[in-house]
Amino acid sequence: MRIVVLAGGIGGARFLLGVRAYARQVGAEVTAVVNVGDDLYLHGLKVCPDLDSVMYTLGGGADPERGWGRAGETWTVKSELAAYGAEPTWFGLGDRDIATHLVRTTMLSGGYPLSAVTEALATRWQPGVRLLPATDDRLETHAVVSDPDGDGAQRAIHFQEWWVRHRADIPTHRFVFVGAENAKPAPGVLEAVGAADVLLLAPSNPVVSIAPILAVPGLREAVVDGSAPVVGVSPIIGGAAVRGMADRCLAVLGVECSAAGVGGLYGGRAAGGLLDGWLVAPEDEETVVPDVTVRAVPLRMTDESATAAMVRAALELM
Ligand code: GDP
Ligand code: FO1
Ligand code: CA
Repeated sequence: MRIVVLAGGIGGARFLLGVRAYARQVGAEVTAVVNVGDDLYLHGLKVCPDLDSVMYTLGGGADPERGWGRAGETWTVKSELAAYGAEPTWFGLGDRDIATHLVRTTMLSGGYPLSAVTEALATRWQPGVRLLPATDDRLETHAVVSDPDGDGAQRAIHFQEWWVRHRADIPTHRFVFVGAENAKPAPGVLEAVGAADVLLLAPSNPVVSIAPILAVPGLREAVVDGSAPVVGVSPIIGGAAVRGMADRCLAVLGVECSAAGVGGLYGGRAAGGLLDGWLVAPEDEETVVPDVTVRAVPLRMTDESATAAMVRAALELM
């Protein structure tokens, strides 16, 4: 069996731990197609937060509390940069993490595409899952906000500035995926989607993790037109995001922060959307999404076996 998962960072990474555990039980092969909209160049280094969250988590090197970056991290470079007054000071790279960005940036400068670089980095971490960036091309999520310094003028800022610097707490009008229209799916992505027996949408942020993946021309079509059933897992439990700022992101789109709201945003495949199945938490068991089979199961990814049970339920739904 071939399982393909569309994933963002922390929610995607934790979900993939369960997918990998399930896949080991049944002898399945797993491919993760990961968001690159959060990526940025910082101090000359290419940083890919969602790919790294997934790679470190599956490789056993992630910081368990933060969910991003390395376990046992130190911050000498960050404080040295601050001593120079080097901006941005609101985004910190850890010393261990920087090694990843150095290797990645050197390879990219040498002409390797991000997909090849990701594969090379993964030879160290052995994630047990094939990791593919959604695209090798530039695709950056920006938030269109009311310029705090301007008289109501709108300005687009990089997702990280919106998320980390402003904590998503700034009047926001919409998100744009800069470069998406000219991006191509990374090598292997369309092939993996086309050969999948099942496609899972991780309980990742639908607005800034899953949507930028689907914004790559051809990718959404491959998912929707493919023969594999598509099952999503709700990142919203009892009307709230388990962590992060999905509530703020959904508000920007005018979508209710609920399992029904996100299910409706993805939509039923028969109605031009994505989903055949939608897993919600027991407290959301009344959820109805037109044309979608909804099932309620525990959705808290407390450990690998609880998450593997979620994955089993997703596959049983079909
Ligand atoms: P990010 O890119 O690091 O922000 O991570 P993702 O986009 O992959 O995932 C963020 C989403 O994961 C948030 O909207 C959370 O609500 C969701 N999430 C985190 N932990 C859990 C959990 O245990 N269960 C469920 N169902 N969702 C979770
Ligand atoms: N999040 C923060 O809140 N503050 C940071 O300084 C920060 C640095 C950072 C460095 C590397 C990395 O891979 C992720 C980092 N994050 C940081 C997390 C990141 O901003 C977001 O949580 C994700 O992009 C959302 O998916
Ligand atoms: Ca993300």
